[in-house]
Amino acid sequence: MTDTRAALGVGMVGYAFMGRVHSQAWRSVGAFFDLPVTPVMAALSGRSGDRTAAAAASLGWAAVETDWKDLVARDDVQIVDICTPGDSHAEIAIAALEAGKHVLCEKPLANTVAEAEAMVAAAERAAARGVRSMVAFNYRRVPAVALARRFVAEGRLGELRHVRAQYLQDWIVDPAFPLVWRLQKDKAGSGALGDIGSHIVDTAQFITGQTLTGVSAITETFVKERPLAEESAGLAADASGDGGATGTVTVDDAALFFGRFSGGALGSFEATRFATGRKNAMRIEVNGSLGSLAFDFESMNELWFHDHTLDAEEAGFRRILVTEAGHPYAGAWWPPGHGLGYEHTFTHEVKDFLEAIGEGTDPAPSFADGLRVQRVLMAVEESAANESRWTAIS
Ligand code: SOE
Repeated sequence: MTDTRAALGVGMVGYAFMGRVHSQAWRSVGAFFDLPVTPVMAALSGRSGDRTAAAAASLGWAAVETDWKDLVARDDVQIVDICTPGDSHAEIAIAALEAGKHVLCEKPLANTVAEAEAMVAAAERAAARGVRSMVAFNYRRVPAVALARRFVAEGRLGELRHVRAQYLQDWIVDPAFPLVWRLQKDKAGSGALGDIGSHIVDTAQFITGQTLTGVSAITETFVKERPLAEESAGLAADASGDGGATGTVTVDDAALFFGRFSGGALGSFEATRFATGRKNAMRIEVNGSLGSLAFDFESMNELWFHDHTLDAEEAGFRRILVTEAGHPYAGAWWPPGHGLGYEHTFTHEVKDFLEAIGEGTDPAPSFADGLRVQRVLMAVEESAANESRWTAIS
């Protein structure tokens, strides 16, 4: 049967950890979801010709560019997928939107609020021409997280009182781990705060439907000097062999902050890369007047729910295995109980993005949602820098 759906060429910039998992999403989405348009993996862009060609061959991209500007200009590219460090998000996204290309941009949206504001302006101009944009906060697309949002929206938690969010990793606990780009402010914008703190801010705002209105924060850089990186990709790296040259870490290793939500709930947040033994523990608990929810990405197919309206004798947190056909996204995959993984959240992300493009609607999270997160990150950094509302204990 001939596929009569419009084919949209995708051009991706970057092929490290995010590039690899986005490639898996573009490759698999059409096989598991009935889409209004068909994605074609047209071209991959990277600075090194040889390495980009090797990545394109292994990840399934048809052509190679060594300059993202050439990728954006290609006639066979209608979607630009940005999987680069944050210092290039604004330049690439604005150019692509102005060239009439739909844009999916990895998080955080940008390295500064000013950059994010320029991206939002470009996205709004482009949307008027039917050009769509989305920021890749993939944890919204975990079935259990989407179910949590559904429960809150249905009022099953009542009035929200507390949001307790953590994102715990430990990949740089070793001081000998080299100075990769995620540890350099000019490349990454911030450290744990922007890289993983942005996820828990967006996820908390997504589940509760409320936004943070103010924060008080502390940050810390535990290891201030590291060996220079020779090779790095994703979360792995090799130290340079030139006799111990080191560089200064210019970002936070950990950020802790608390704040108020627009609906009155209180929030506490912890983003750290020094939670020794925790690998990718993105956790959130929401407490309300009628019940509570708890989620831990390291058990991503489970949502814990406490219904406080039940008699005390039978109440308590119970585990929902979020793998039923009626659960968000789950029905497209395997029979109940067989579970999904990290990669599936990105497939759900491109599925929703392609559906919005095909239906002519604006996808979420929008660049404006990404700007809201960026404003929280800036407020955390300003609060931590001024140690505002910090009462020393003598
Ligand atoms: C590193 O902290 C990282 O790769 C983040 O950049 C991703 O956004 C997160 O999903 C996994 O960890």
